[in-house]
Amino acid sequence: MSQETTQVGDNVASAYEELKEIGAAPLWRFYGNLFRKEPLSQAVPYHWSYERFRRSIEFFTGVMSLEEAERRVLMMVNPGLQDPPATLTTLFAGLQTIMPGETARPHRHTSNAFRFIIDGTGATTTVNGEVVEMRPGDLLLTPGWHWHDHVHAGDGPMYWLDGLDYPLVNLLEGSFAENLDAPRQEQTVPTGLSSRMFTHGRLNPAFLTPAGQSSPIGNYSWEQTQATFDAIGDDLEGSRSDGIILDYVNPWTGGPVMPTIGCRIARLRDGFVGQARRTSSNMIFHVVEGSGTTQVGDHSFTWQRGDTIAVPLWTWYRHMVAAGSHATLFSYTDEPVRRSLGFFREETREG
Ligand code: GTQ
Repeated sequence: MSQETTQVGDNVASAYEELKEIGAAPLWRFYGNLFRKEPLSQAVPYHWSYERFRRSIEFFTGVMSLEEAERRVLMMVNPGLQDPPATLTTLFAGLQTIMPGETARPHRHTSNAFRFIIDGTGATTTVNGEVVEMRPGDLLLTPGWHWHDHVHAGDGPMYWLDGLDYPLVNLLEGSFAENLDAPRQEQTVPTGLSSRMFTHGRLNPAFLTPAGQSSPIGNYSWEQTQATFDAIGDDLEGSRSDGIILDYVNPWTGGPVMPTIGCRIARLRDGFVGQARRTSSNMIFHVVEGSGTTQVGDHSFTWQRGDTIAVPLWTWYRHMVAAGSHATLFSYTDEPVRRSLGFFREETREG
């Protein structure tokens, strides 16, 4: 290299150094990563076994009080998202348990949350003064900034899936949280009132004023979910990728139940082989009934009741149901966020 070229090289190197001093960076060295051709998640496809989680959480139930834990939850941690721990980049899944006589004290946070009940009966959640009962298959909402505490006055342990958007809230640095200085909330609303007021789904109480962006319904009961599947029957094919898939809707808007989380439930017939699909949204599947296999990217997960599967955005997934009986999959997604921001996309493919 000539003396001159070396001189130019040194000048360029020191110019790059100087950029740091003035708080600058050359866009041309970052462009490809900042404006990717398509999304790539840091999360990986993963499967969590309910049986294994139950065994572990039962151990902790024996050695740690709920007062100590605040909430007795085992987090479903994606190997690609360990610090801070999350299930997908925007979503969290956890297994929570509460024992007879226990109370998980009231608090509220900006994160939106739901619970999908897996096993047990007799516990209740109080959400802004309304006592909401929990039964297997029920979907309970605790939208952002709603007070919530959990009380178990029944028999036997309760287990449920917790779904939250705290990974998204924290990416946005939007967390506020506070505890109520009481062991539990006062009941100010009749038990289960919100679900009863919206029983029909197409008759909204006109004497109420919609407040906030979330559904006013405390519990979308399994009883009604099952009645809907029964009414639709077994003859329809439904979606080629997701079978008879239903949206839980906010009756005020017809849209998703909460601004950051959309919830669905799908009945897949005995022997179902789905069409591969991918979307620009993160998705978490939870097995309500039945068994089968889901291919997610290069992985193949064989699942049974209570298991949970993470499908990172823009990753192909394909469900297959074991012969012998149908399967029911609950799922949740950050799709509402992406739709409202204008970058939701989806694709399907044969085979
Ligand atoms: O039950 O209130 O899994 O606040 C994470 C945070 C459950 C809850 C979680 C929470 C809760």
